[in-house]
Amino acid sequence: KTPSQTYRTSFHFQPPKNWMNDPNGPMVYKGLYHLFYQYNPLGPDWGNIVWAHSTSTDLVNWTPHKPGIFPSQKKGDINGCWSGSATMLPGGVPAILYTGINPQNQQVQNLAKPANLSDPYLIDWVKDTNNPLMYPTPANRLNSSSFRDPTTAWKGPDGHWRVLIGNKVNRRGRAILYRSKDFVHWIQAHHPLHSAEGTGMWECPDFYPVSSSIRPGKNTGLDTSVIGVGVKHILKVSLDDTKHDVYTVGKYDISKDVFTPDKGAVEGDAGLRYDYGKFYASKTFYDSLKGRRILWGWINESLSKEDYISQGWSGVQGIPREIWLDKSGKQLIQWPIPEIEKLRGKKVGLAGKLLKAGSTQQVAGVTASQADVDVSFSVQLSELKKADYLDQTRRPDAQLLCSQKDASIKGGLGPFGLKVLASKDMKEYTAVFFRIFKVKNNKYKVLMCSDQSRSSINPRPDKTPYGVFLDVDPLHEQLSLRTLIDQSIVESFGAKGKACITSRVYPTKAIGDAARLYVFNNGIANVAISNMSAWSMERALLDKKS
Ligand code: DQQ
Repeated sequence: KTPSQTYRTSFHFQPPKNWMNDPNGPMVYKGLYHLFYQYNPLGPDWGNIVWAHSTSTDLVNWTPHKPGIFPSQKKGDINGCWSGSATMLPGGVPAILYTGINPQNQQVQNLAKPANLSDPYLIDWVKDTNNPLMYPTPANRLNSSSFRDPTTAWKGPDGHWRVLIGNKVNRRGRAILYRSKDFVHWIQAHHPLHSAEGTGMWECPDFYPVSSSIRPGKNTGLDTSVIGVGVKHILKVSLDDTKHDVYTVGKYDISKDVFTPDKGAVEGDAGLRYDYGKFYASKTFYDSLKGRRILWGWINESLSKEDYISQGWSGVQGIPREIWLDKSGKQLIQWPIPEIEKLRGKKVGLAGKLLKAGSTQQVAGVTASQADVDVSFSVQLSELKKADYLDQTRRPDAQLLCSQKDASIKGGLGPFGLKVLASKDMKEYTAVFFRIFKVKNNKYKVLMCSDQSRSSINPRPDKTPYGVFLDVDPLHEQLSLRTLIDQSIVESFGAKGKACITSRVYPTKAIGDAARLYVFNNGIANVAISNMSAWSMERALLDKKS
């Protein structure tokens, strides 16, 4: 591998070269999955943006096509085709609404439809001659540089389509609502569907129903227009200021077209995130083939601009995640699509093994640079008592705790977990681990960290550790961790998908066959590995010929 290829992924989606950012218009059409994405055909940095396009039968292997949408309409998009979404119109006709950059560099919204509905690959797209359909005017006073990223539209019982556009006024983030009868003529509603002070620009909003009646083993997803009893709604926004995808669970009143976050829901950067690491501008779609909702998200670089430019490419997509409402009704659960498991090759396993205080054990026999690891830990009551006390009166910050206490700092209970992409001399490793704390009223609090502070001896990449508190009870539940390792990506799912952290790392020694995988326990208490499976992962075909 040349240096520019060292960090390329084997099963996370990426184009052969150049810049990629947001996933766009994901959908299923005639049994094929479509993914479009923001792409620079001319180089590894952001610019010249088109909608690059790939299709797949399984969401794992992908066939590239020519860009589906690219600047071509003077009034609508001559200076760029930015993010947007697909909607299935009656009769199974896909329609794409996207942001175009017009000759005055204003952000406007356009419509495109397939040129040939009998082509399952949907290679050619035709733009509506009425474009742009939504645009800033003196009357609506919308700021032309903060008006972008249409959602998938949904249809109300009144037969009217509704769509959201990201916006801000000063520091107030807003989800502007438009309505239409024919999908071409759109009228701005008097009020945004929702807004929140102090949150800054809302990019790439996403708004969809989730089922609140969870049946075991059946993670039913809902199509975007579903409303009614047993349905809650999720509003996700991408916060431009902090580059975090945050969401709230709430109620959508379609008669007033208002979304109200549930009581206690936190809005803005302190709210719930899809991922506590690198994951941005994400978008869900309803997979009608399997009755589930799937989330795509962009994993950006931790390299400096200079370094990703010399590497010749930038940006990766996370593994598509199934997404559904947790039984608490308070948060989402996310889990890698099961299709990814067909890339699993050689497996090593462990069960019922004590991971003694202070021990580190290599997991040999798998390709540690390209692996899927699923481990669950359990802690006995006698050991739980050794947990350190955490004072919650000053609202501890998870990310800060993870950077103050890295994997080398001994605690009462933990750190314990995985060291991935580790070099033999341990000069490089990324630690994904838990710490359990005692809090008031005989309760426990679990911290999950993805710490890349020692991931590389190269001082240049950003190595800020990430962290989150998990809503689990270690006294009655096992503590699970699933980590997908792919050359320069460490994508982790804590507590069966209650919290996710994705890290981008650039080791110099722990690459290819030289990378190692360990389980470790650097706490004073013992923990048990109730179960562990680790698989070498095969390479996906990301550039498959059709
Ligand atoms: N990326 C697009 C915008 C969007 C931003 C431009 C989010 O439409 O707001 O490439 O990453």
